[in-house]
Amino acid sequence: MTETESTTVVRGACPHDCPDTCALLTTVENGRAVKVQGNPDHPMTDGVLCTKVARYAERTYHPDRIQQPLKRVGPKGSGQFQPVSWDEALDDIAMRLTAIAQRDPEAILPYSYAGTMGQVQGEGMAARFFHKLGASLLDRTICASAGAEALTYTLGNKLGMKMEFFAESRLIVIWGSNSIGSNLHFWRLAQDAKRQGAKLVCIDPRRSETAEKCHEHLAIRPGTDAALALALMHELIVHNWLDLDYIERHTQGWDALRERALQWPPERAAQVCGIKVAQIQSLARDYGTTTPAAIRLNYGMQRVRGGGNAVRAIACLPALVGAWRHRGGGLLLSSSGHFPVQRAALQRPDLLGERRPRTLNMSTIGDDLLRPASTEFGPRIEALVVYNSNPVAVAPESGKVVQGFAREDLFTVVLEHFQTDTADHADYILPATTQLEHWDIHTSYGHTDVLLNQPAIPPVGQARTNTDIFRALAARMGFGEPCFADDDLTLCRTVMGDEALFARLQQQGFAALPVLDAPFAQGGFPTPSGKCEFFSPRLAAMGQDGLPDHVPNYEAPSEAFPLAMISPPARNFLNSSFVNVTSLRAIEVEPVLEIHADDAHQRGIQNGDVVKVFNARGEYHCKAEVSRRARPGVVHGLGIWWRKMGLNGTNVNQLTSQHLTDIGRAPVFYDCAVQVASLKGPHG
Ligand SMILES: Nc1nc2c(c(=O)[nH]1)N[C@H]1C(S)=C(S)[C@@H](COP(=O)(O)OP(=O)(O)OC[C@H]3O[C@@H](n4cnc5c(=O)[nH]c(N)nc54)[C@H](O)[C@@H]3O)O[C@H]1N2
Ligand SMILES: Nc1nc2c(c(=O)[nH]1)N[C@H]1C(S)=C(S)[C@@H](COP(=O)(O)OP(=O)(O)OC[C@H]3O[C@@H](n4cnc5c(=O)[nH]c(N)nc54)[C@H](O)[C@@H]3O)O[C@H]1N2
Ligand code: SF4
Ligand SMILES: [Mo]
Repeated sequence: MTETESTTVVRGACPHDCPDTCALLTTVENGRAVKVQGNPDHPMTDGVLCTKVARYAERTYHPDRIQQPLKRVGPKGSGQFQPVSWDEALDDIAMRLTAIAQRDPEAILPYSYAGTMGQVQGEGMAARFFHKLGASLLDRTICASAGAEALTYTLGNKLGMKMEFFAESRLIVIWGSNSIGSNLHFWRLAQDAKRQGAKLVCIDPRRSETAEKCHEHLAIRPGTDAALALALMHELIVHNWLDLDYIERHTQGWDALRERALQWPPERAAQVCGIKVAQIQSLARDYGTTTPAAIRLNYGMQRVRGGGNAVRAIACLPALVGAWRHRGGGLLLSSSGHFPVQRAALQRPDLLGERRPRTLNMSTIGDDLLRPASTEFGPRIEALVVYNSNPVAVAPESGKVVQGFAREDLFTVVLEHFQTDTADHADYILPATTQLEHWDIHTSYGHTDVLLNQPAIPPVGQARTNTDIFRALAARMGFGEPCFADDDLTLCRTVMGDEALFARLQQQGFAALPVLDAPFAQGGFPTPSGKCEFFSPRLAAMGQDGLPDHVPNYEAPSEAFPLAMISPPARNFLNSSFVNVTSLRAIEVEPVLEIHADDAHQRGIQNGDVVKVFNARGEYHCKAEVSRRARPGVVHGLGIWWRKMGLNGTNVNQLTSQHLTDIGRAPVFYDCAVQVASLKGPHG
């Protein structure tokens, strides 16, 4: 070791959109991050990271990392850029945004999601900037709003079981989640429970890595979860496997729900779901007679038209059997409602003053970019500022999204690590820091710990933090409020508004929130009635069904498009992130469509054939994998590849629609009918 050599270990948090929110330890040698590992002191992380984030250093120092501001030189979407200085880029962007804002600030739209889940590099300074500007507001629906709103109508907030207590459950129903791929640390707890004798049941159209390791797998048709839940209720009722005391004290709308459920004998649901009557009966018996019984619900099952109703139906189940009485019983969809985030102090909606800009739904960005000005819509979108998201790859109906982003009269700024499909369409690409290079505070939607992320290395190249970029733009646009001078540490302190907690975070890197072990053991649901609302007066007042029901998919299989396509994540990517990381792409190899042998045979498709997957919205080419993971009638287009890395320059979202869910205005990625043809075969 020379005198200048040094090794430090820096505590951080995984920034990704994943319920596990792991605590990281980054080893830094001579100013360079050499290793990213899980923090063994953090109970939920337990020293283990997923394959993706174990490669975070590879991603950070990737040769394709954008290291300086880039300005477009070719036509929109051609991906041709030249380097410019920060001053030149920021001056020009500030000037262009100011000119548009002088006509109408609502013609400017921020577009962001969960590239980082950090409170500070997420909507910290960005929200302040867009509020002050008076830009259109963005309805961030692309992932979870159907389930989150449905859960809130039913339980009162995004609350549920503590993840650690799944280890004590005797029955775990993993519902619409491939936990091994997307909730690894929960799976570890489920394994603990299994070793103690718990039964694991998976409900998923796909025989996922998780489904094949459970005791039972109910491979239902996509979008039929509410029918299954109602049939389970039917069985609980007719066999009297109910906790009538809990129902009496802590629920609202039981008589009406009972009547609804009695219309769903298992025979009816079995038809709808495409499974055996006995499978429903057996799950109902297990659920009605095992204590404690737990449901790990996840967002995979709410990406269909009836996603909100399905979450409501499932969220009623624990109250019916009194599962909430035990800390190892109940349900977990999201824990994010436990965190007392000081959103107003952080994001400063007061900077809007009297203005009430329109709200645009991120899930219909395709249509909205192509809409002319009108009285209902307001001004045409003239400028987009994209950060923490890759909409050209991840938003539905990408044919339209691409057409919108390709508008020559649209001014687009993209803050990014890499030249994604979206960045290809930018006027300016601004190099952003990664999690190893900035401060942040992380809450979680899986567990109930807060984490602090400390920067481990200086910014790579000329990268700047999202916050710093918005601060610099604010200064150039003359935003004089002192809040635009807040540094990132100040923003971190603002998030929880609790100095004692922050001191603990600085010491330890994480801190557990004081959360009840069994949050609804004594009822106390944070709904208006204080009960678990089987019947929701709020939904009824909006003209919706106040009771949960089965709402069929928009796209029933038809003669032209007879197959239901779902597009769940590929295990080694995170949405469209990591697709460009060579070692991870090497595991996924190429875009794949899983298809059942019968469906393949009917179409003359052999394993490994290049196939065309298509519907009225477009076509997508990929490799067919004739697979036991697929049930007949359902195909799986594993996501989410970068379009430019696909076989014909598209990805699976070329086929998905811009329809929205029943509750929560969310996209219906898994409600999508398609046809498949071999490109070698007669249809090619
Ligand atoms: N490795 C990896 N991890 C991830 C992600 C990733 O891309 N890769 N994405 C992250 C993000 S953004 C999120 S939101 C979470 C998502 O987390 P989850 O919602 O748990 O998503 P998945 O694990 O994909 O599980 C979805 C499962 O739902 C199944 N499914 C599809 N349609 C239906 C249906 O109609 N009913 C039922 N019962 N099941 C259905 C799919 O086949 C899939 O196996 O995961 C996060 N974690
Ligand atoms: N067909 C289909 N489509 C889907 C889904 C599906 O299951 N099927 N899943 C949907 C879901 S659940 C989600 S959540 C969305 C996800 O959609 P997005 O939130 O857009 O997620 P990513 O594709 O991971 O893109 C995030 C981008 O943010 C960038 N980024 C990360 N950190 C930072 C940072 O600190 N600063 C800046 N400036 N940039 C950063 C990354 O480089 C990456 O390109 O996709 C949705 N789309
Ligand atoms: S993506 Fe999830 S499992 Fe992987 S390190 Fe991040 S939080 Fe942990
Ligand atoms: Mo998501």
